[in-house]
Amino acid sequence: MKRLDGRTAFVTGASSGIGRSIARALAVEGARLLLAARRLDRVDVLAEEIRAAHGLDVLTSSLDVRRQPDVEAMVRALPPEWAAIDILVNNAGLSRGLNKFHEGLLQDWEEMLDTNVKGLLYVSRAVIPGMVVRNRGHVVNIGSVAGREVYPGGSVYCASKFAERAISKGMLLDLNGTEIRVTTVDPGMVETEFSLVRFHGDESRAKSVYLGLTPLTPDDVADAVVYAITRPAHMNVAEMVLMPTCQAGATVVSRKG
Ligand code: NDP
Ligand code: 8X3
Repeated sequence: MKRLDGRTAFVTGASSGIGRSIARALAVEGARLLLAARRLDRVDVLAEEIRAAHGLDVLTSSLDVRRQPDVEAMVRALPPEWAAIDILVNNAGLSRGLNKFHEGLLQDWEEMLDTNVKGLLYVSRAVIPGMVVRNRGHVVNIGSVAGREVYPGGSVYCASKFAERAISKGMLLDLNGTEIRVTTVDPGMVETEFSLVRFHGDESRAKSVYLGLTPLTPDDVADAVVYAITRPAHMNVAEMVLMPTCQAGATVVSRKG
């Protein structure tokens, strides 16, 4: 008997990095998975890997969390055996640019706020009412140290993650009295495609973010998510802050060499 046998988990942003690792880690624990991202080809490859390794049911969906009607339609159209989502991991997110505020690009700002804030709201609003009816569920939101400290060039990304933390707290308050748990997992530097996306595909600039240090891996974050989800029902891990040992704050990082 595995710890998440029979549970249905929905992971957004499962095509890369932290979301992909969370999907794999939940599969190890026996959860059946609903995996979504815009790049369906990548999600399908992951689903096939998980089916082959664990013999689990995996359903995939091409989803842009910024499109509210699509989010609602996807959740409404779930086959009955998938409709009772027990675990929602709001992971889909991104940063764009590291410009000074007065040089920020409106398109970058809109993409970050639409994805990290409104996307999280749309998915949560579609899924949580079912949890309330069943009086059962766990929502894990992926925040960031950027939701706790603002850093130069990060005003809008940080604002989106401050919002994520406010929304997590709001969920916790409004779901109080139900059996539904809410966790925010707030990592520091994790080596994924995050910096490549932030710097619009500039590989050398993205690599330089992690030079001379040992960042967290996506598996480290997935491990923390599994920890939170597998606590006994009476215990809610409300907040987790994870940083690589070399990082003491959003901008305090010790590099070697
Ligand atoms: P990656 O770029 O590797 O992965 C981001 C994931 O989000 C991809 O699967 C991407 O899928 C998905 N995504 C982005 N936009 C959308 C969208 N509009 N609709 C659906 N899915 C979307 O980065 P990470 O794994 O690092 O990022 C995952 C989360 O972790 C983000 O919320 C990020 O803010 C957070 N985080 C990351 C840290 C880091 O240092 N890496 C630290 C702290 C938090 P696709 O493009 O296929 O749609
Ligand atoms: C992502 C990590 O370094 O931009 O949330 O805060 S960082």
